Amino acid sequence: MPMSPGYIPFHPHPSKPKFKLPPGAVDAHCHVFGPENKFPYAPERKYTPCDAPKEKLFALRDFLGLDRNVIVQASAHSKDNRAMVDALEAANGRAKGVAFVGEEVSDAELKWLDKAGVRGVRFNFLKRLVDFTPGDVLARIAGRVEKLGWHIVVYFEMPDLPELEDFFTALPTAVVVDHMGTPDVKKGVEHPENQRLHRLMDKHKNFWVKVTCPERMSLAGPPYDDVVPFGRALVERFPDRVIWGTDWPHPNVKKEAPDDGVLVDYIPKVAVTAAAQRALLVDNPMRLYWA
Ligand code: 0GY
Repeated sequence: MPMSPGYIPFHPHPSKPKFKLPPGAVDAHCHVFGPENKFPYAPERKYTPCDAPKEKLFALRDFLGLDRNVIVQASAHSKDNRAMVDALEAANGRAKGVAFVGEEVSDAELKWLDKAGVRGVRFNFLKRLVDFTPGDVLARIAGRVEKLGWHIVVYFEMPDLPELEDFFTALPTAVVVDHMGTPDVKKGVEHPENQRLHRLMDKHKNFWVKVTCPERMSLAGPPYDDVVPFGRALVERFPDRVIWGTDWPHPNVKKEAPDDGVLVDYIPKVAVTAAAQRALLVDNPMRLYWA
């Protein structure tokens, strides 16, 4: 199956980052795709990506100086978690996963996922990526994953937070917000729309946030300095509930493939002290995924 028109494959030769990652650093948001001949894409997918197999992910991990990965099931594989699980099994304990499941998932499949290293499920609210799932269905899934000690990753866009907030705060698990809630950089950190997420995190200590994907929000382009204030505000306010990841292989980015080395060099701009960097890159993701 050819890639979707306009789909941009991952950067072929990322630069070596200048920032030296602390030992044990975790890339807490990345994906694997295919290879399609072994793990076909889901018929209900909204886009066809470029294959991004586990070997390439692990090579990037080593090249950048990262130690571990959290592999998040992407929508192109929908509820078929086999490519992600295959990567977890090949990682020798150095990867954990976040799955995508429907309520038809059997207890045996959940057990299989758990054994492979899955520690969460993702609820995706982006209409361009997935079909709508009613809240009561998601609530029932949440109840089942709570019993496994998993958490829930939520992917939404900031304008949708007001209507989703009551549902999110009723979830019985830890809740991890993807990509800073994808704020509108034009509006600024102090905008009520963005401050709503800060208030929510202040009030609900079970919420975590990924300071990921400046490349998806930046208007200025690399090195994404216009997004720094958003990441920095979250790291400073919630130092023990922030995690970071590359988002490799960057599905559906516009304009150009981000250089993963530049994304690593973004880290010390949002986490400016060695202590903040250690929390963001090692202690926090280890607590959430490996404890
Ligand atoms: C991401 C973002 C995207 C894609 C997916 O599940 C997915 O297909 O996550 C996106 O297109 O914004 O989290 O990497």
